[in-house]
Amino acid sequence: MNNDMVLVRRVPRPRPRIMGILNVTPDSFSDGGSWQNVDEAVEHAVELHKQGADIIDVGGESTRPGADRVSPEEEQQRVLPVVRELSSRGIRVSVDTMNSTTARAAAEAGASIINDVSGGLADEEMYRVISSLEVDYIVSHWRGHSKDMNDLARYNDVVGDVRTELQQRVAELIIWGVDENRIIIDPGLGFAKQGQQNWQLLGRLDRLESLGFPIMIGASRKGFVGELLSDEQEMTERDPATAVVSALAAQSGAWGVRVHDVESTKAALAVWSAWEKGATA
Ligand code: PMM
Repeated sequence: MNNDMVLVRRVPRPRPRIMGILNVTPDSFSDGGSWQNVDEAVEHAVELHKQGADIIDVGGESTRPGADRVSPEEEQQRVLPVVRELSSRGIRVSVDTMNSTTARAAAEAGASIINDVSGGLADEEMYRVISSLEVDYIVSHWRGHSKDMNDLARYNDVVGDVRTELQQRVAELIIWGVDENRIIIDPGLGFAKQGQQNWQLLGRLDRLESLGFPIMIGASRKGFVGELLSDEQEMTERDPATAVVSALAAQSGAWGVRVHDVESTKAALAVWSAWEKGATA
């Protein structure tokens, strides 16, 4: 081995965790209405787990553009039975919620991750509650509820502005006493972002990585992915393109990818892992 080889050699990076999406809502944009009954929802989650999902993300409130809010009580009725059942089967569960009462109830029901697309901005109690729980917390970039978010997609420099706003969220979480090792950041693709702005964020994940926190990417079946495809009939037609985003996110060092179709992302990440091993052999 010559000196050159010693200098360039590195260990393979681990592949991102796959978070499989389980929306127990009547109106989510791509899978709303499919898994409203507890048994069906659990069955689908178990299937996603078998296909390779490391985490199941259970959501009871749709965040699609224009969606109506649901009460925390209604949200909890939808998600808690599913969280309990999946946790009792040893499956790692995350709960997608903007409500601190749901976050607490979900943790008590066995969830180990709270995934908050509002980054804590929708509920002023959220950070206090998170600091009192033994959970990881995904803090997403967010500017307002679904009804208004398309009007809020105004940036000087989308990557710099999202980075600064996420940095403020993280600083506040730490002030509230949340363990910094339990914080995961997320650029909030599609939330107050228009088509190209999402690609700018994906193309410069290194700038978010420099904040020093693991990064979650949620691009699955979103409009900015669909815009690349012609003559689209079904949401599932966005899955191959989503899988490519998963592999590219892996290459950019993402900690996790949140997807509807686990199989295609699992295959894409297997390719990425083989490539990574080849690059570091
Ligand atoms: N996107 C949606 C919901 N939850 N959570 C995280 N962490 N990141 C995201 O980008 C994200 C999310 C909206 O998509 P859906 O309606 O398909 O669940």
